[in-house]
Amino acid sequence: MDLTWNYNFNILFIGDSEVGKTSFINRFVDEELDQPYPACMDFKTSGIEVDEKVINLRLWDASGLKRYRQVVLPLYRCVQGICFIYDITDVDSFQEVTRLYEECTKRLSKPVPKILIGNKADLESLREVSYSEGLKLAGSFKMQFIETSAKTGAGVDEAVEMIARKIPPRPRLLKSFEGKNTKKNALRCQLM
Ligand SMILES: Nc1nc2c(ncn2[C@@H]2O[C@H](COP(=O)(O)OP(=O)(O)OP(=O)(O)O)[C@@H](O)[C@H]2O)c(=O)[nH]1
Ligand SMILES: [Mg+2]
Repeated sequence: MDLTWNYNFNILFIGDSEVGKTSFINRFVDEELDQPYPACMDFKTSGIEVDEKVINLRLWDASGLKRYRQVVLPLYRCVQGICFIYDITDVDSFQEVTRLYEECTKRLSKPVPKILIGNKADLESLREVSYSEGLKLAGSFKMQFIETSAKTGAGVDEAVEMIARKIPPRPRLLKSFEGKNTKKNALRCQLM
């Protein structure tokens, strides 16, 4: 691996409450569907190999509960990729994607790669949002789209690889922070 490039990516998962963000991350990192517990913000780390490069991922899990909406706002400035998630059996969660997209567009200091994930694809008989509606919304925001099931694991690895592939590696910055022990630099180093 070329050590002049930084392959540590922070990826934020946002979406309405109960769409399966925590379950999705648990499935990807631990390969199981632990019963999720409520937390306003959490992350898990994992590595994947893409095109012979090992990419270290920090997967940020933001609660979709309205009372925690403010907690995620500072993260918009620090992440390299965003996954918007909705539940294919819940049309309200699909509509929430547009609100979150607009909020995040206002807050981002620069554009970052984003994808749209329709989760709970195993619950076909309860489907309220068609595949083509998901695809159309993603297209209108110029994002890639995938349906997944955190329950069965279908599409989960593919979704993470999809977003990881879209994030360009950054030049390593740690050297330039040496000797500059400011609060701002400490935060930036933590998120690298
Ligand atoms: N059938 C099915 N159930 C799922 C799937 N993903 C999550 N669930 C279930 O949906 C419920 C909510 O999942 P969570 O992972 O807690 O959802 P969340 O988006 O993290 O919710 P908040 O933390 O409140 O924002 C749990 O009971 C999960 O077991 C899935 O793909 N299929
Ligand atoms: Mg959760």
